[in-house]
Amino acid sequence: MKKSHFPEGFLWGGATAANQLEGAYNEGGKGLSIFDMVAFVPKEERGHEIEMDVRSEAELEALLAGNGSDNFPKRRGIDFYHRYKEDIALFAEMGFKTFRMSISWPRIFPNGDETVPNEEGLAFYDRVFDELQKHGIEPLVTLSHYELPLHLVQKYNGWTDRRLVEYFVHYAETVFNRYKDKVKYWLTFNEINVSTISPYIGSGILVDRVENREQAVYQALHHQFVASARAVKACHEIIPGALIGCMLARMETYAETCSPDDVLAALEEDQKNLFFTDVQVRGYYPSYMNRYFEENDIKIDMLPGDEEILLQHPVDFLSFSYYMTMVSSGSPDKMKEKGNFFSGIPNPYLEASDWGWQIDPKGLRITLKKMYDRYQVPLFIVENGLGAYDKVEEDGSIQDDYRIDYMSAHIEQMGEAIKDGVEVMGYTSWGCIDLISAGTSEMSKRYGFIYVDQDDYGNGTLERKKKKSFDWYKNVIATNGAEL
Ligand code: P53
Repeated sequence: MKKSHFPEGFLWGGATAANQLEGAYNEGGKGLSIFDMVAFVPKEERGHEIEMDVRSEAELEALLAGNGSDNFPKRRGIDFYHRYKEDIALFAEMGFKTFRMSISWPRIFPNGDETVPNEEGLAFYDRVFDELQKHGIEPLVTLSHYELPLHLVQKYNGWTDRRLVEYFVHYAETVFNRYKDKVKYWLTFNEINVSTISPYIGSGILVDRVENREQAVYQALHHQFVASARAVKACHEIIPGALIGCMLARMETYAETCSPDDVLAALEEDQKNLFFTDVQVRGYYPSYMNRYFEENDIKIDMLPGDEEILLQHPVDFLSFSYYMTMVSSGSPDKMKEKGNFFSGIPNPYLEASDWGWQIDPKGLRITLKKMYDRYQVPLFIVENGLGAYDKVEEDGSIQDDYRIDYMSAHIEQMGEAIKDGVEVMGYTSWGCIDLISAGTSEMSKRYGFIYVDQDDYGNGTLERKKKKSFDWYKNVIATNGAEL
């Protein structure tokens, strides 16, 4: 057998989120979450590359009144709520060391601002954790993965309101106390930077209720930073030995050319992405951001003690999702198009997925090296993978060689970074079982090793089937990454 350069105990596994997986949106006493309100929009009608916002109070009211779509894919997920035993058995068959999942906050606190938790919700996750334990799989649990209780949007306009800090900390302490013997690895906010593209999904903000969108987003983020640091503190106090991390949608940015203008533009774009981890890992706002706030008339309201909390309770490790890289130019004309994350200057050296996400395995190595140079804390790749259309052949097989190629190239580059001494705790590929897309609510954008028979409209038997990549990944884990 070839020699592995992955450390012993490396946490191989897969990643999911409650809102895209569980379904059962109104069972077990669960309250509505923000993503329960996002309707499916067919590709031809989509105005954006991502379609996950509710933008106004009127739009939300109409959705609640049942006017508009009746297709809300995240409400049905893939029915993990009822099928978790079968799914976990399949993860165990692949040899998963860890399973990344999230707790749906409104399953525990249906409105988000109650004092007493919903026992049925707590009991559900007990059953899931027990099942994982039975198979020797370590849970890695995200506290908040786009599952804010909808009531907190309606009543408080989400994280713009300081009171959410207390509600979140109460929720975090409740689950730390309940699961302290079952869960050792935690994450606070999934892709905390997503608020800058989607204030609704990232922070529960209806933008028509605020005067200045950017001001509201950065204020909401400040509340999340404080809430996250308080959760780190609580986690360490309640569960000795537990590790808790932050989570960033990492967008490494390259310069379009070696012109210093382009290089500077790329550096500044990258800083905007690393701002979040600068705060959460180092424990203070970076000075370049203070300049940005000043020049853009953004004023962050801080309470006495906030800066101390951030400084005293940084995260134990930095986790991130990695799907693609970006390109920046110093020429404002070229950047004009770049309205969000995704559009921007295409990189002529890279191919793209069917959704236009540019595939860049070496970028993962670059990112790992750069982040480790900057922070010197353990890193954890908690999402990576290829969203693709899969085809079930006549014999029932799914030949997803493109996914195997994608993942083996990324894992290989991760291995190269590890050879350089970068500390990587583990790798959990996104959507290890097909689930509902976050960005487009499609079922047909599939990431899994396990196929789920369901279409964009909820038709299908929900039967699970192994794809070709299933056995491939099983061998990757069995050889600790030596055979890709
Ligand atoms: P989908 C945008 C860019 C990078 C990652 O995304 C993103 C998003 C949001 O669409 O989200 C993460 O399902 C997120 C997961 C999500 C996954 O990436 O749009 O943490 O919830 O499913 C993939 O293809």
